[in-house]
Amino acid sequence: VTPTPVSTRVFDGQKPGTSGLRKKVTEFMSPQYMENFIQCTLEAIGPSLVGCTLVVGGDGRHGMKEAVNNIIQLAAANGVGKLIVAQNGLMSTPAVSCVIRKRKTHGGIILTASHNPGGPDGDFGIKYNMDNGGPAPTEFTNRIHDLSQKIHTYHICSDLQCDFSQTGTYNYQVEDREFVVEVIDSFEDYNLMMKEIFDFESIKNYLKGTKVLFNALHGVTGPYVEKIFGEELGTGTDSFMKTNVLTDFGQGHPDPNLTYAADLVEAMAKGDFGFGAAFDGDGDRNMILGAKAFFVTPCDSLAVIANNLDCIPYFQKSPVTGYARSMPTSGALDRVAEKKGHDCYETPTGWKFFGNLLDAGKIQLCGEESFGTGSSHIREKDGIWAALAWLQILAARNLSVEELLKEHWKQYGRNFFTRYDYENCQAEPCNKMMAELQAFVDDQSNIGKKFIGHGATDKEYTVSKIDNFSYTDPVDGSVTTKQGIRIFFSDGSRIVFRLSGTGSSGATVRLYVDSYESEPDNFLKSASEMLSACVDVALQISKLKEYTGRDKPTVVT
Ligand code: VG1
Ligand code: CO
Repeated sequence: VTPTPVSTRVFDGQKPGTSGLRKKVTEFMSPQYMENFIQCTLEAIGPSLVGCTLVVGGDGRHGMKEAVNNIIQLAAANGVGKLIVAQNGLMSTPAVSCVIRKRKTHGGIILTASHNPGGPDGDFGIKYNMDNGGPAPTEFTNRIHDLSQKIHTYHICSDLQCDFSQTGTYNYQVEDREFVVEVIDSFEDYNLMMKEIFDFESIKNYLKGTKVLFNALHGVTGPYVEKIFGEELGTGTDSFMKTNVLTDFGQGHPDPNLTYAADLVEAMAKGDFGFGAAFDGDGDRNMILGAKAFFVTPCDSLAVIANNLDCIPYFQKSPVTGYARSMPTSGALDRVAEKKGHDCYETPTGWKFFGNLLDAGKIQLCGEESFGTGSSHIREKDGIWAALAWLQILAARNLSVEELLKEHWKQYGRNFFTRYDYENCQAEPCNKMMAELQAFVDDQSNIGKKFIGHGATDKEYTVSKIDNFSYTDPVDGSVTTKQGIRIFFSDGSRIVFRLSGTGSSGATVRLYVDSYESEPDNFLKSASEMLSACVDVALQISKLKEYTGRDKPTVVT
């Protein structure tokens, strides 16, 4: 096959956000758009691109197969030595991370827009991961963006046709070089890794006595759920919801939360199942429910797993020294860290910030409030892993999900947490609102100001600290600023505002509110009740309703 240079023009906005580049399919699939971005991603790798090996896999969404094909043709023309491609292109984000690490490749390209909707009217996305298996750091994604602003030519072997529906090794001669595509089973490496981390026998025994339900939301985890929970752990088909992969996720929103996985909540509410979990489009997020749809907030899930890590064989073998959570995530984890004498790091939103801490051995467990939980086994958050971790802990502790949570709160007190998402608002007023909030936190005379929050009960809040979160990476010293407006109150509650970096159009405002309760009488109250007055203060300070024109959030967690 022969590489051909093709002249192209610059497309604006090819700037990866929190997790890769995500755009409407219509934009991503417009002529040369995708080719440009892939070319720039390859060039960003630098001289080591020539002869290197990369992994390619995606979440099954509309456009993915065309993208895999493009990557094969562009990689061949740009001197890549070998591509390890998932069969049919299908591989979860955590599984790609696993394969990059296990096969010691130079990196990988993941075709996903994660929890964003798919189909012709939905989103598409491309993300690059480094040789540690984790998302590329900002310095790398900036390089892609810079290249995309200057590109005039891409190189492609359009006559190279590779059928990646069959596993096997395919060799091509590209001028005087050899180019190899190895199509691999999408599950094998990941499945083996899970078996090494967990004690499958004890989970299997536990599942004999407890009915479980998994909802893959028609995303990539469907076949993983069927293989791991079905074939390996012996659950029946009555344990599976939406495990068939659909390119448009059945027109749904493949985001495992109470709104978009409402069907799981409904099924769990009937009370037949003792444990339920849902996963997002690319398989890195998880939502955990107990019997009667008892909801475990991701912040609590992280803290409970931290508190019970010694139930999991992987952590029995290697000592735990620290944890990390993203800044908006509640401080429930910090309390476990303190008790256990471990370090606890607070990072900006996005998994890429955990990479250095994990690589340096400073942490073994990390998570985000956005339904992301993971560990040092790979460099992505991992939905199936989280469900297995829960089952392993439940099996060892012999408690129900609800009992385990109640026990946890009794020991540590309860961090109440809620997140309001205002999706797809107009960008300009949201930017204005954020600018005004910036002015509020810049003015230190606001400290001491009092606000009356109207809610389930009215409550007065006194501002005690204000800032815009910035992070200095303790490993490489890099500084990341403006990661969220934070307003702290004297009673220990906190509100955080930030704009989403994963949307494809308009602006999505995220408001995070949390507080801490040590009074046992309040442990069983709902988060919406406990936090309503504080949410009201957040709305007063931000004038969010005026700016967004929204009366209610799109999603409440
Ligand atoms: C969101 C979440 C963040 C998560 C990111 C990627 O980012 O808040 O915690 O890491 O999505 O998750 P943002 O910038 O929209 O708030 V995934 O499953 O989409 O890779
Ligand atoms: Co995801």
